[in-house]
Amino acid sequence: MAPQPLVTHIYTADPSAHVFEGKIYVYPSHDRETDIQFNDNGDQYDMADYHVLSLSEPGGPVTDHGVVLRAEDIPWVSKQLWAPDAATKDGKYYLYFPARDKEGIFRIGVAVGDSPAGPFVPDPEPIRGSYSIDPACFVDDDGQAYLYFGGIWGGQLQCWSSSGEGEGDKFDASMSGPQEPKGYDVPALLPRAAKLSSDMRSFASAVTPLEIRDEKTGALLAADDHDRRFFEAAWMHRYRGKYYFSYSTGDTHYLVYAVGDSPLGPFTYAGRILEPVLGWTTHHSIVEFRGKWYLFYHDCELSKGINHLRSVKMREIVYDDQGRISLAEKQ
Ligand code: FUB
Repeated sequence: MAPQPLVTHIYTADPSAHVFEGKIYVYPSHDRETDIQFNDNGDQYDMADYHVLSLSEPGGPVTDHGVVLRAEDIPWVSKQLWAPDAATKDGKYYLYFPARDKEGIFRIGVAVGDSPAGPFVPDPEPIRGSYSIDPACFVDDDGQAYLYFGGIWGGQLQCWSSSGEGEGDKFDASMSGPQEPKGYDVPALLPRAAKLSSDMRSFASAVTPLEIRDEKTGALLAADDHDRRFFEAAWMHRYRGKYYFSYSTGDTHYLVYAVGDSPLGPFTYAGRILEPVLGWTTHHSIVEFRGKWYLFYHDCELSKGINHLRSVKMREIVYDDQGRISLAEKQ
């Protein structure tokens, strides 16, 4: 049977899945109906709160833990609660989320709770030095946490200089909208990452670009290489000592991945994980649960193709002996 939505009573997207306290917890965006016209700036993705989902076993019942954070309760936010992620440390749970601030600039905030199921209390300001969208938190085996982020066009990454100096960077409003570098001899814009402090609520390092290089030439992926260049939806996981950085190619609608030896790269492009789904966006996470690996993703089949009304699904993935990812044939 084809994968089914985890829940059908609400629309959900951008799933970040983690195993906390022996269960799979999923932190999705909560899509809602809007009459905002579809545009390349993503204005129609006008989400106002977050829910948390959990399941004890793949294919089993899914619990919706209800609203865990609302835009109106976050002092710095004006609108658009986009793709979140979560992490835990020392018994606390941290929800990372992007939203537009009162000037309309996307920043990344953090909210803290005592349970993976929320609720979460937001910090009054966004993370200092953060910008753009789609935070993904990865905690390495040595306990160091990293925040990956960035998304071009509606996610505004193209509005920030590529110096990667975070707080010192300048927002260039004239680059808003569907713009990005062009050419096969020009490097694509790069996703960003920073180490998180031990408090999990601030950056402990400068924001740095993550290099994604071609396997044969070693060159950075080119701006015009839309089948492979980074667009949004960063995710990091580790498999057999290697770091897997996966992401969406945006306007070509693939989920792809690159592999490296360090959480901050460089990474070598390694292939596709998922072909285009119904709907413009594609966004995912990858998690291990009881020895099997799962891809969480979304599509618009439940809404019959309405781009901003998406539903989260999951599928098993497998690795070959070279560590290459493919979808498990039997789902
Ligand atoms: O859900 C809003 C945006 O759509 C996300 O932040 C992107 O990754 C895309 O899925």
